[in-house]
Amino acid sequence: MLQPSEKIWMDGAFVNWADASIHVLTHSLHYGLAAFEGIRCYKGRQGSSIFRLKEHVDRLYESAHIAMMKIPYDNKQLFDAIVETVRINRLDACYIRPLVFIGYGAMGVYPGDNPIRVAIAAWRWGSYLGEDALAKGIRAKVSSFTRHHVNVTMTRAKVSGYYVNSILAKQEAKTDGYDEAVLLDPDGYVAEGTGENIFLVRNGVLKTTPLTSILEGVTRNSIMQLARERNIPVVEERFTRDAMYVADEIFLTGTAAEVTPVREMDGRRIGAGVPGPITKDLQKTFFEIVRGEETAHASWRTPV
Ligand code: PPE
Repeated sequence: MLQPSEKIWMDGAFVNWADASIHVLTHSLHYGLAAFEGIRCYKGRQGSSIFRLKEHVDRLYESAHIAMMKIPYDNKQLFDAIVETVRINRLDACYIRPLVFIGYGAMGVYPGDNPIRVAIAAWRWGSYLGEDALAKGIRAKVSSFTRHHVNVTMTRAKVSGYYVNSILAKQEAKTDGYDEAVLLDPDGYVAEGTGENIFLVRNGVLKTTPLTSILEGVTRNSIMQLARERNIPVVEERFTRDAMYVADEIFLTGTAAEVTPVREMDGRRIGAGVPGPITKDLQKTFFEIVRGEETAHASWRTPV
């Protein structure tokens, strides 16, 4: 169950958590066109900070732009509103969810002049895939559902409706007893998880899927940078499901999932069946950086 906090920013002002409601004929609720972000704020030794807030706000504007929704606030206003949402709720560590949606007005697919509305909520959210996921790794399966074709949905945008595909894949994986699903693209190559990008390690090389049918993850970008700084070669290249089966290590990245090792894929043990050395090293570095325990990448942290 979600842990409520006190206030939600809605259309320029804070309202009580319980009062942040909308009309049932809100356009986005029916047709799924809305843009959102998932951002984490971490507690560190020098106080709390929001991880890569600029990149998340920029992606929110890009998503809205792709979806032809004009956000009635500028980038700085939403950036500040997000920081204020964390502050006003006195949260030292939280998950932040900004949502840009098409409001009440005309019904029918064409949104016309319906208002573009914005909400920002923040609440405490622990590990995404369960207690042991980060330490021991998860069991994943390739989904029977296919990830987006580039001309069906444009995955550079983080659009609510796209997540129908993720929900179907996730429900299937959970029903079958797995923790997470990995989806293939329409050509049969590995794309990403339901809410995570995917990496594999083989012979010391880190590989991730190119930006065709996946979301351009902020965590993905951070991990690629951290790997390069450690002289780990990084390639963005399509790979097949059997490349996963023979990988030395696999892990998933996302704001919610952070850096989650995968210990089993489609019933096949990955590597030694425990998180591998490169995964563990990158995960450790990632957590040190988000919590500000490492001075490196200070520009990635916005103090609250
Ligand atoms: N792919 C997808 C499909 C995705 O939803 C996410 C984030 C990522 C990759 C990783 O992106 P980034 O967070 O920028 O590293 N998924 C968000 C929503 C998860 C949810 O269940 O809600 C998230 O992690 O916040």
